[in-house]
Amino acid sequence: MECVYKRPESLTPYPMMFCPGCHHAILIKLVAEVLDEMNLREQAVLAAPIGCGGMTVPSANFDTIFSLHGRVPSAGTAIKRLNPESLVICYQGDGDAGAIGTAETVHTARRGEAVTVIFVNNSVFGMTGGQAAPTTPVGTWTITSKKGNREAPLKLPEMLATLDEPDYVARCAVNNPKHIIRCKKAIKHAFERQLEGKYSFIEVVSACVTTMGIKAEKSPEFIDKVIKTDFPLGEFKRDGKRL
Ligand SMILES: Cc1ncc(C[n+]2csc(CCOP(=O)(O)OP(=O)(O)O)c2C)c(N)n1
Repeated sequence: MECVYKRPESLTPYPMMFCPGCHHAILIKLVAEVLDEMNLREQAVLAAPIGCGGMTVPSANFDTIFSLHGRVPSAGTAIKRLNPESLVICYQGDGDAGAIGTAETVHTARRGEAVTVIFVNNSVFGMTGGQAAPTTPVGTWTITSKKGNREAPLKLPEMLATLDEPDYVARCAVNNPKHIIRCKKAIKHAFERQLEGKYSFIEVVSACVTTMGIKAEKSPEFIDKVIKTDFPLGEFKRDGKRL
C-alpha cells in the first residue's frame, strides 16, 4: 500500500504532553514537517522556554536547549553566533517573550540576529495557572482579572515591524486548516531567510484552554474571536520591507 503520510523524522514518537485544545502540539508538528522538508534536522536547535512551550522538547527529534525564563533569544543568539551553520528556533510563550523577556525580544530583533522567533501567544501565563499577561486583551476573564482585564495588550509584531533589522514579521494561527497552511508557509519562509542571515518573528495566536475554562472543541472559535478583536493575522514585514 502506498504510504501517503507519516510522522516527520524531526518529531519523536512519544505522546505529546499538551492539554487537548492547546495549539502547541500542532505547531511543533509544523516545525518538524518544515525541518524535514528543508532537510534541516541535523542543523536545527530549538531554544526552549520556561512555560508550556518547554514541553515541545520531548517531541523534538533534534537538538534543544533550555534557558532561563525570558532569555530564549539570548541563548539562541549565542548558539547562532558560535555555530553560524545552525538553524536556531527561539520558541517562546507570551509571558516569556512579552513580559519577563521583553528586553531580550526587542534587542534581539533590533540587532537582527539570524534566528527565527516563534512566539506562541495564548494571552496568559499558562503554566503558572493562567494569570493575566501583558498580552491579555481588555475585558478578558483570567484568574487574576475576574472582572475583566483592564490593560491594553502588547502587540509584538506591530511593534517589532517598526525596527530596521527584522526581515520577516508575521502573525499566524493554527486553529483551522487554512491558517495551518499559512502558518507552515510562514515558518518555511522564516527558515529560508535565516539561512540568508536574517531575523524573523512569527506570532502564533493560541489559547490556554485549561486555565481560561474553554472547552477544547471551542478553542478554534475562541481564537477566531481574538483574531478579530485584538490580534489580526498577516505579515507586517517581508524581505525587510514594512507592509
Ligand atoms: C525567573 C522566573 N520567573 C518566574 C518563573 C515562573 N514561571 C514559570 S512558567 C511561567 C509562565 C510562563 O508563561 P508563558 O511564557 O506565557 O508560557 P505558557 O506557559 O503560557 O505557554 C512563569 C511565570 C520562573 N520559572 N522563572
